[in-house]
Amino acid sequence: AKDELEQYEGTFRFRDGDYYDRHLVFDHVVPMDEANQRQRFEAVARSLRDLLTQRWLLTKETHHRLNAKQVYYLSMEYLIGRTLLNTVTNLGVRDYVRDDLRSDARQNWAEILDAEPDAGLGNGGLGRLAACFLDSMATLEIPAIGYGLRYEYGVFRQEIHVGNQVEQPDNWLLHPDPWEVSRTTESVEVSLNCSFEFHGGALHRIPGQPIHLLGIPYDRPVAGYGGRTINTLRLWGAASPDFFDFGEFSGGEFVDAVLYKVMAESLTRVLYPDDSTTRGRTLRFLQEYFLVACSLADILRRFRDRGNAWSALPEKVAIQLNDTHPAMAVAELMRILLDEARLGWDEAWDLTVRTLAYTNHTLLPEALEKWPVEMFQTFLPRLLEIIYEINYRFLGDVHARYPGDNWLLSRVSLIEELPSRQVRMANLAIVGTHSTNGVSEIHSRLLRESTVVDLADLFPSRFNNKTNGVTPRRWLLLANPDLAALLTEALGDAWPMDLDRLEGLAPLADDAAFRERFRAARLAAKRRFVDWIGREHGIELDSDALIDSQVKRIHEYKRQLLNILRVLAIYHRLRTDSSFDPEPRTYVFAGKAAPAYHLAKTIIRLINDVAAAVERDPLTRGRIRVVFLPNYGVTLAERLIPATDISEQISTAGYEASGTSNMKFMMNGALTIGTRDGATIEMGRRVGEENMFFFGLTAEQVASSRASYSPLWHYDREPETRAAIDLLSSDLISPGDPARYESIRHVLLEHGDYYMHLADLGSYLETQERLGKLWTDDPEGWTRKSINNVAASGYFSSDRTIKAYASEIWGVEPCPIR
Ligand code: DL6
Repeated sequence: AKDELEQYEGTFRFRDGDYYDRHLVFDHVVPMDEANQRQRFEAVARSLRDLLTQRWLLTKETHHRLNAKQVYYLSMEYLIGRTLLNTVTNLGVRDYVRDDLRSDARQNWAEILDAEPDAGLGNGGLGRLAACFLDSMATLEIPAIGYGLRYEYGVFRQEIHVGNQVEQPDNWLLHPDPWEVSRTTESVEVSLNCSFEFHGGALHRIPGQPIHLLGIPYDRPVAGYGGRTINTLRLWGAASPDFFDFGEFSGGEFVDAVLYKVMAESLTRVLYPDDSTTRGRTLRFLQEYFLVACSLADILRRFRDRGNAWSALPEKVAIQLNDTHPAMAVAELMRILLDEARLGWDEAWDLTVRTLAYTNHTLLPEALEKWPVEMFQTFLPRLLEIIYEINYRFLGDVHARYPGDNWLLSRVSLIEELPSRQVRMANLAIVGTHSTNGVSEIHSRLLRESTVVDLADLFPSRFNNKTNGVTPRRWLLLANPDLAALLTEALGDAWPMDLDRLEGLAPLADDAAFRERFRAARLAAKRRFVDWIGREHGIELDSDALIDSQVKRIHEYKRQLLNILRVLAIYHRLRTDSSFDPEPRTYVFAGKAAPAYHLAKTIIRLINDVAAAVERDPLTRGRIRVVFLPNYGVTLAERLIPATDISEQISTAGYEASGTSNMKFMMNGALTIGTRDGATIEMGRRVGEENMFFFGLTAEQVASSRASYSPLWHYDREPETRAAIDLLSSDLISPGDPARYESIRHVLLEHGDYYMHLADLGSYLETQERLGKLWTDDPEGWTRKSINNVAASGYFSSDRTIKAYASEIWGVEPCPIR
C-alpha cells in the first residue's frame, strides 16, 4: 500500500505550490496576504480536488469500461462533517499540502480547517452510518455511488439560551462548496401529477395538472484510504425546468412565474430535523420521491449506456435502501420497467426484487413510515396503482398459503385501513426487496421476532443481520493523532485498512511501559480537548478529571434523563454526606432534540439547570462538573470522543437499534457503561464482559416486567431515587419555578415511566461507583481494560460491515483502479 501511495503522490503531487497559489489568488481575485481563512480553505480544497480529479475520472472510466457491478446507496441523509482533513488523511498527502502552503506566510492550518463548515445533511446515526459506508466502499475499491439530496440547510444549528435549545438555520452553502461539481448536463426530469398555484397569498394544489421538476446532480468525491478509488456522492438539487414561464411573464404575471421557480427549488431547501417522525408532511413525501425518481433514472441511464439488457439488471446493479425513506423505489422501479422498458409484470417484479435491498434502523413504532394513500393519489397516482397491484398479488399468495387467515392478511397488507388509509412503507420495502437487514444482532432478532414477525415468517430467507461499523480513518487516525501514532509504532501502518490488527495490542496490556505510553497518548487527547473547550466556550476543565460523556440525539429511549438523575443523586450526596468523596468527574452531555419534541427539550433545560446548580453551590462547585456542549455534530464528536474516559450507552434495553458512538468511544479507549442493548452487547462479547460495565434490565426483562412495573415502588423504597426526583421541583435546581420539571416528574411517576428509568437507576448508580473506584484505586487496571477495548474494537470497523454487505447482499467484488 505504501508503494502504491508513493506512486500516487508522485504522479499527482502539487507542483511547487502552483495549485494552491493559483486558486487562492485567481479564484478569489485577492492578493495572497489579504485573503481570509475561508478563502484559504477553499483554495486548499480546490487544490486537493485537482489532485484527485484524474483518479476520480479514472475510477469512473474503469467502472464503465469493465461494466462492473455497482452499488447504489440511496439515503435521505449523509452526516458528512468536514471533508478537508479527511481527504488529506485518506490521500496520505499531509506533507505535500504542508509544503504547498509554505508559500503563504499568513496561513494557519488549524484556522483553515476550522473555516470549513460541517456538512450536516443528516440528523444522527443513520446519516453518519451512510457517510462511514461511503468511506469504506471507496477504501475497499467497491464501485459505488451514494445518492442523496443537496439540502441547502442541513440539520439546524443548536444554540443554548438560558438553558434552552434554540434552533438556528444552518446555511452551510452560503459560500460556494469547493468539493462539489454541478453536472447540469446530467439533469433529470421528475413529474408529479399535481401542480401548485399562488393566489390570495397562499399556495394551492391543482390535482391532475402535471408539474415537471428538474433534478440537478452535484457530485462530491469520496476518496478511499490510499487514494486508489475515488467514488462519488451524488446529491440532487431541485429546480424548475423553465427558467421563467414566458407566457405568464409577458402576461404581466412576473411575480407568479418567479414564485413557481422558487417553489420548485424549495423542494431540497431543508433537511427534516427529526430522526423518528416525519409522517404526514407533504414536502417530506415529495423529497423522498424526488430522491428516488432522480436516482433511479440516473442508475438506469448508466446501466443502459453500458449496453446491458434489462434482464441483466440484478447482475449489474445493487440498490440499497437506507431505511424506508427511499422505499418508493420499489414502485418507481416497477413503473420504469413496466411503462418505459415495456416488460411484463412477472419479469419486472423479479428484476425489482433481485435488485433492491432494505436496511431497517429502528424498532420505534412512531418511526415506521406510513404515507397517506391520498398523498399518493394526488401526486403519484401511477405509483399507487402499482402498489395496489403488488399488494393484490402478494395478498393472493398469502391467502393461498394460509387460507382463511384474514387477520394475517390485514397485518401484512401494504395498506393500513384504519384509522385512515395509509401505505406501510416497511411492508412495501420487505415485500419488494430480496434482503431486509437489521443493524445489530439483537435488533435483527427483535425485528424478526416482534416488529414484522408475520413478514419474517413469510420470507425467512430474506432476513439477515449486518452489525454496524464506523470508519477507523476518521474516528481514530484523524481524530486521535497521538493514539494513532502509538498504534502505528506498535503494530505497523496497516491497521487503518485492516482493523483486526488491533488485536496485536492485547498482549501489550500487560506491559507496564506500554501502558504508560498509552496513558500519555490518551492524556494528550484530553489536553487537546480541554484546551479547545477553554478557547471556544470559555469553560475551564481539569484534564486529570474523569471525562464521562453521553453524546447522541436527545430522546427518551436513549435516557439522558437516567444520566442526569444519577448526577442529581450524586449532587444530593455531596450536599448531605460529608464523608462522601467521589473522584473528580466531568459529566459531558451533547445532542440535539427534534424541534417539536417538547420533553426532549425540557431534558436539555434540566441538564443545563443542574450544571448551573452545581456551580452555584459551594458544597459541590469544583468537585464535579456538568457541561452541556451546544451544537453536537461530527466535528465536535471528533474532538470529544478521543478525550472521553467513560462512554454512556444507557438506552432502555431493546430500543437502540445499534448505536455507533459506542464503537467510536471503544476504538479510542473509553470504558463503556451500558445496558445490554444494540451493538453494545456485541462489544461486550468481543472484549469480554470483565472489560465492560453492564447494568440494568435486559430486553427480555423490560418486556416481561412492563405490565407489573411500578415507578412509585422505586420512589418509595429507594432513598437516592426519591432524593433525585425531589430535587427536580426544588429551589436548588429551578429557583423560583418549582413547576418547571413537572412534565418530567409526571412522565416518571404518574405516567408509568415507559422507558423504565427508575427500574435501572439503582444498578446504574452502583455500577458507576465501581467505575469510579477503579479509576481512583487502580489506574493500571483501568489502562489495561482501556487497551483491551481498543484491541477488541477491530470488528466494529465499517470495512467489516461493508465486506459483509458486498458478499452477502450485493454480490459485488472490489474493482481495482490501475
Ligand atoms: O443504524 C444506524 C443508527 C443506529 O446506530 C441507531 O441505533 C438508530 O437509532 C439509528 N436510527 C436513526 C433513525 N431512525 N429512523 N428512522 O437514526 O440508526
